[in-house]
Amino acid sequence: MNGCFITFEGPEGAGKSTNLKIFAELLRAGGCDPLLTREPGGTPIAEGIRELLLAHHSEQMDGDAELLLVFAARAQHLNRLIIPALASGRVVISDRFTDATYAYQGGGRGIDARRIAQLEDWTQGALRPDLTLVLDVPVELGMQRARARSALDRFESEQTAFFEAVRDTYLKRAAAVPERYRVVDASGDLESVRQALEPIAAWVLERWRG
Ligand code: Z5A
Repeated sequence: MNGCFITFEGPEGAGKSTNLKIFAELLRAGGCDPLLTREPGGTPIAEGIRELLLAHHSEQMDGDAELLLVFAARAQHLNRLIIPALASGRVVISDRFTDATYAYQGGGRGIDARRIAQLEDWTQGALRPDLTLVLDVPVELGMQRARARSALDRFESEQTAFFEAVRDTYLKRAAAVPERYRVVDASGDLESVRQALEPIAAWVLERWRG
């Protein structure tokens, strides 16, 4: 593969989507044209699975069903969009990827990480992001931002302990493999986050130019 695969992660209201766009602008200013995508979603079929995952339902969604739906969407997204784009040399930036599964289904729902790892290997083979930015924000601040923005989806309606576990999982994963992750303090204003993103974008551009 010639491209570069970057993922944005973080708990609720960390500002992933907002800062992913800012990061993409920094890359464009350096002459790179990244493909922006998201999970769950990124292709029509995977976006259909996303709707099912985020909607409130009259019955409780089983944890294994949720996990398998996440990976079904990921298989479609990877094989139809991400892998072809990377093979053609593009920089791909995804708003969430498999770290979110470890954080939400693993940390949040309590599914054994070994089970997630099996599905990860099956769906992705050896493919892992080249770089993962974890936008970190205290849970209460993130929830305040999410509440102020729009009605809460099925995940956003969880309790504080769930989101503490999500955040904790992200930070532990980042600490375990520091060469792949950059933890960005996202609790300040957007300008301070942008300043933290600039050297990371410069690193990506350097790599992209070869
Ligand atoms: N999920 C899962 O369970 N397992 C998986 O494997 C995957 C996902 C891949 C949908 O994801 C859900 O799917 C997600 C986990 C689950 N759970 N939830 N909820 P999503 O990424 O689409 O959903 P999200 O986390 O809610 O993302 P979001 O809506 O895009 O939020 P965000 O990216 O963190 O934040 P934002 O939209 O950029 O910012 C939120 C608000 O805060 C907005 O009004 C901003 O203007 C404001 N903001 C952002 N940054 C700042 C700063 N620095 N200062 C002030 N205000 C700010």
